[in-house]
Amino acid sequence: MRPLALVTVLALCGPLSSARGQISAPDDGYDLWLRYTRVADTARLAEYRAAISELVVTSGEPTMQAARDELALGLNGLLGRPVPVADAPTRDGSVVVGTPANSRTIEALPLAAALREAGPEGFVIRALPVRGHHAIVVAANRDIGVLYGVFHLLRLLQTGESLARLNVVSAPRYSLRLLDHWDNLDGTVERGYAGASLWEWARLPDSISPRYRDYARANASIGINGTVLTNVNANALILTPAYLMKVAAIARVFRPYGIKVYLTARFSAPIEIGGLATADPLDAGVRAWWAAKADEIYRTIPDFGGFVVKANSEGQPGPQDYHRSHADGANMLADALAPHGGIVMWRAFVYSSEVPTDRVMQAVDEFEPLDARGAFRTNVLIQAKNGPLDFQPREPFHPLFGRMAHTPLMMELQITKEYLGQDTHLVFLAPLWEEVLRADTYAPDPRSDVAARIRGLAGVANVGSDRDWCGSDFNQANWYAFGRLAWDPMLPSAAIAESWVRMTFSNDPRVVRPVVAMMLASREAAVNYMTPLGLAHQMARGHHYGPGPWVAGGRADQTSVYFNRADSIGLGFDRTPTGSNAVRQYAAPVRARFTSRDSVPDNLLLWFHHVGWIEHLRSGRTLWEDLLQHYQAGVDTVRWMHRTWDGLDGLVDTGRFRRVQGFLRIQEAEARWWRDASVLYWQSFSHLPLPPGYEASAHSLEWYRQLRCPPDPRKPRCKPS
Ligand code: GCW
Repeated sequence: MRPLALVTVLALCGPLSSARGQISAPDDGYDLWLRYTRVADTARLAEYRAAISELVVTSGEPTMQAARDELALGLNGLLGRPVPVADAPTRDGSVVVGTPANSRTIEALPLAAALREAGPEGFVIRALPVRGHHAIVVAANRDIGVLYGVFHLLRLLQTGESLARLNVVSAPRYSLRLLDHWDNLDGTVERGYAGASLWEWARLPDSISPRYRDYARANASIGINGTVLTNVNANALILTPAYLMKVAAIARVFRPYGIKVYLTARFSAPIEIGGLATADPLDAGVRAWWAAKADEIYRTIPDFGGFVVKANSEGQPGPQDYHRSHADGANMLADALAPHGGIVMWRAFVYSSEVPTDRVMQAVDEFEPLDARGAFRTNVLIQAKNGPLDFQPREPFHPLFGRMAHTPLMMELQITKEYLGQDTHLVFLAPLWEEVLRADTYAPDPRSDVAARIRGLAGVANVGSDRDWCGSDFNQANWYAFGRLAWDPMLPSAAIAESWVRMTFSNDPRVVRPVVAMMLASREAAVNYMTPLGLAHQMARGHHYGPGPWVAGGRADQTSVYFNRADSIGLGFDRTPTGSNAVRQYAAPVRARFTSRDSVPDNLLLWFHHVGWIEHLRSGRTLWEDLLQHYQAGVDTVRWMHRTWDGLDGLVDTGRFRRVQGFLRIQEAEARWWRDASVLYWQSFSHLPLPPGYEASAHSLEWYRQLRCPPDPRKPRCKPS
């Protein structure tokens, strides 16, 4: 982030004006949502200046220092004047921050009940008299709670909230709020679209990039408390002494911000770096090797969080290589970590070497019997993706969330948009996550939503070394949304979008309203132009960027045709009892709802049913007509987003305005590409005409099929049409 002095100078100088009276200096996006520019609304500014005149922080512990620095930085910027730090409240307008243990002032306040409610990581913010002066108190049981409270208070100011009657008690719903980096030791990032890895392994541990602290600060501002540094397609070298020293250096930077470090454990590490002949989890030598490795890790990183493991999936080694179960593998690592308080997050994204009848059923088939036997140690969590397939624009919730009675579960979300337009498409993911968090598993009873069935959230990070961190200005909103939902999974998408827009762009209603509307429409738009009505996995092979509904050949359950089942009769994967019967993995009421054509939601229709091209849907239209309408709606929404953004010229700084505008141009062309390529392909089965007035495709099906993109400079992502 900018050094304090520079922010203060900028804030004191006031914003640069454009024709429309708003900031126009180009902005490179580095500051994310943590921009503390002077409050533009003069009445609010006066209110804030009257309410805040000094800071009282009495502890010099690193987390408290971080809280004090953040408050000083934020308040100086937002109020446009320096706010002095004092040892005790001396006048009206003190912001007193601390814990009962590190602040006598806070210890003396009547906050015991509120602090109990706040728990170990939460906080209390209150306006109340302190020693006869008006004050604002940010109190918590632990230092990290104070830091979270400070970010919350700053957010209130950034978003223009009134400070009158301030009374907040907030505690995170989950204790595990993690970012998973799919970062490789060579600096590449699997499914990363924001440049190289942030972690400069070759330079660590001696050279510490300033971005590590800025990254930690951004995470703490939204409550994220853990980082898995390495790819689940793991490299055993990360567990060698030289790399552990590097990890320890990163952990030192993260520690004041409440962020624990985790690593991915390659199951075959005992062979690859330990010189053993086997990695069999029941072998005494292997178990001793992992126990010693855990001891070594904790000697180097005393607050190490634990391991994430991808085993027996997509070619990764695992316990099944030795005819052992997932529980045998997970428990061995859990036993090694248990003496140190570490956990194992064992992924349920398993992918057997044989092609199954229906790939989406494998996780329940493998993990439910183990859970039923209570086979997992108490420090093992099973980590399932939100849906049973693979981070698609829309999937039903993963049936595993309703099937594990004993073993704690984590949900993995993908913040990086592998299947949703990657860097360029504007797709706000909070509505997708909200949909799954609120889905009712009916297990064991109604009102057992997915949010209630899990112990934590892990998000596959979209962060890289690009100056703007995420590869696009709007991808930052997905990082932000993930953190906010991991803290409070019931937060509505609209509220998340609004606070992000206010913090990131402006509190001007001419900006807030249209941009929030764009964000909230964007996910359904992507579903519509990519995979409407419950279609899934229709992306081109490998890079997963553009359309590829024709992809066939190779391993069947990695192809589009496996999932779309298009034929002369119709479209869609029959997962009812007449087909793969994957519906059996859901609790009875959910199963019944998905099985019947009368009750299956339209937006999951083709996920569960093979539907005839001219069959009528509940809309009264045929499948063919409805399909066309959805593709067109996707394109139309993107066009509307593009026009809406064009209307913000002069209300947003030129740098971000132009970048977003350029990307929306790409998105609009590519929404048409998706629509045209898909419709032409389906038409080769349905042989049905396009209705009069339907926008004709620019090219032939063959033209779309031979596009190789990206990266092919001779054939850009979408040819002009
Ligand atoms: O979605 C798929 C991705 C792989 C990824 C895998 C997984 C890390 O295409 O790149 O591997 O999921 O989640 O393990």
